[in-house]
Amino acid sequence: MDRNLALEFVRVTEAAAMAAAKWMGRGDKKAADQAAVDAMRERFNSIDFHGTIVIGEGEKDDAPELYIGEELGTKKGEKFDIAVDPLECTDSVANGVPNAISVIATGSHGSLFHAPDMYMNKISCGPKAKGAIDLDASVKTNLTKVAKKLDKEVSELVVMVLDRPRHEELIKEIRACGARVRLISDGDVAGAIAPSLKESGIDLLMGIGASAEAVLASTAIKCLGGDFMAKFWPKDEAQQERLKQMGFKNLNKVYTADDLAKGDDLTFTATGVIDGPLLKGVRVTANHIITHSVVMRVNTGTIRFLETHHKI
Ligand code: VTB
Repeated sequence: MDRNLALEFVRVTEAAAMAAAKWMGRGDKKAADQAAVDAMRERFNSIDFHGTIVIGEGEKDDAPELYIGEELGTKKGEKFDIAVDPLECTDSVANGVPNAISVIATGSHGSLFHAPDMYMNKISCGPKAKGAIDLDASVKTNLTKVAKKLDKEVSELVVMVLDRPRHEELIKEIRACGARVRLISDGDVAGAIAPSLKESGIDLLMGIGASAEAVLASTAIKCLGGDFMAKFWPKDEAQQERLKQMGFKNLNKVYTADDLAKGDDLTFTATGVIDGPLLKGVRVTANHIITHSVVMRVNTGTIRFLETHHKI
């Protein structure tokens, strides 16, 4: 992909983040999401490229904008696939709690996994612990192996987990091993990336979250050199059946970051809406709106953190 395009995309996530931030703490998640979607779409369509959404707001019938299959850009330039989450953590924005970002991943045609909208069980760790995680192994084995690679005691590990009733057992198990748990209300894109960031204070992410978030996180984790695995977690028989009908024969298959985001021609762009482990949120001063973003390109391994002051 043209290297300048990656920087064009930061304008897209910045616009979506600023639009969503206006709804921070107002208790209206729909309005926050709509504001992000509108801003993202408008910006996208001013860029000379030809993108097709493979992960978006949903299917055409239930999502009027940024739906799967929607084509974006002026359609003049290069063609590639896009995964978007205009506002990851709509509830968090409505409630004013941490972790919301606006995020885009891109890849050459066919490189991003067309994930059906379903839960996946996930595990991730940073570069130093790469090779130590295994989604099919027990919590204890994972924690012991990661601790060893990180030269830490298991009791020093911090595991990020989405705060959901479905994780009651997992949380108990992590604590029984002696490790510590950091619960998040939403946002397992930033959560899965966090162990790959030196200063995050997070050693692992574990637990069940959405499939789209798994693909988005995979592009960034590949760039940062971390490790990530995910496996479908259908919540009932109907979902199992749906997966089978879609051609997923082996429901126990473990997908790695390389399976979910293939090759090297990948980018990851995100702007913070509310402070989280990856990015600071939107700030407003008398004359400026300040945004914090990250732009990553997998083929060069470049990671750019940008603080942008937008004149009001
Ligand atoms: C997570 C989280 C998202 O969905 O993937 C989660 O990262 C999983 O779904 O921010 P549930 O909320 O049903 O548990 C979000 O919370 C929203 O997309």
